[in-house]
Amino acid sequence: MEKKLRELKNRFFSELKTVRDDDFLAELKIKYLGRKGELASILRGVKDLAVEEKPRVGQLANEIKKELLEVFGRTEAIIKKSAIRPRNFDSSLPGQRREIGHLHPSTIVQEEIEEAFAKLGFSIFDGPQLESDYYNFTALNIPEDHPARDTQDTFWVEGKNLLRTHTSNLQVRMLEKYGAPFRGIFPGRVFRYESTDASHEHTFYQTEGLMVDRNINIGNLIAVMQSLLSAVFHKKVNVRLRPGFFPFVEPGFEMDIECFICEGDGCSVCKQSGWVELMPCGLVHPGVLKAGGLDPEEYSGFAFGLGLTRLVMMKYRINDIRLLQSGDLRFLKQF
Ligand code: FA5
Repeated sequence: MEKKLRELKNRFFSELKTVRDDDFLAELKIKYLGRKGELASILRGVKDLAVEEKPRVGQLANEIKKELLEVFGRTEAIIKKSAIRPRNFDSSLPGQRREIGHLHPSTIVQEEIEEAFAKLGFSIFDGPQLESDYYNFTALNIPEDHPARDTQDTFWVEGKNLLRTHTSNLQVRMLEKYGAPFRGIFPGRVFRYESTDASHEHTFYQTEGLMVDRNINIGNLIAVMQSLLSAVFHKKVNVRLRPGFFPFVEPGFEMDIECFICEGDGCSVCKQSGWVELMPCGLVHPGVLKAGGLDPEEYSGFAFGLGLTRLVMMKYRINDIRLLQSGDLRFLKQF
């Protein structure tokens, strides 16, 4: 019986060397130390031994059992720390490539714009997307029955609240909070209750710019717009300025950019005109300065509302605005 016990111990140790995972270790434990395992079956024979042999064999069996249990404990701990490789690990197989995330094209362009404006001394501000009728319309010289409200189809929410239709909602908020002189841009998401096509989304991004100080004029506005475009395109781009009406600027302009998709020939993005509306702008209306708590006799300013999503389309020659929010990785991975 002593021989059997020693053999069992040797077999156990040589099998233990082949253990590669905890499933196999558990099988081994049942095989050797389980209630119906090999050690238990040897021990059942102890009662048939001669009286003088019983203590010696019993003691040996107990020592072996203790040793095996200790070794199991240690091996289990090592496997848990995954110091042992899985049994079927093949170190010659190529590894799995990890997907690396990257910035959305709108974020890339927004960051370029922020950097360019920071260099011109503009601060960057954020503000509410769920807005009151007052800041989105009334404070901007657009009273309740003004037809200009119809040009920005609105998602209304309970009370007199709405999803902001433009980043201009921050103009009066900023003037109230910071007063003059003020120099800031407000990039952000805006919403319009309109049907979509190649150049219109219901949810898109704008970047508002506002500068208020003494003696601000159209020359300042044009200089700032030029630096913005060269920061984004790194080359000369064709733009045109035409009169535009917005109740919160006077005079108001529309700045269009020559369509990058068709290079001015006409396509679905520019509605066959060769030009894309990019950046309405103008000098801040005295009524808006007053709503912001400033004296229009003392201060003047300019504001613009850059269509950031359209700018992204031009920069990367994206011919359908809906791709930008499609979540299609085949599209997004190109940037
Ligand atoms: C405005 O939103 C004014 N708040 C802009 C402004 C600011 C004027 C400050 C004067 C002073 P408009 O509705 O035209 O204006 O939108 C501005 C720009 O947003 C457009 O030129 C266009 O580039 C972009 N835009 C407008 N509607 C959409 C749309 N549905 N999808 C994508 N881009 C749009």
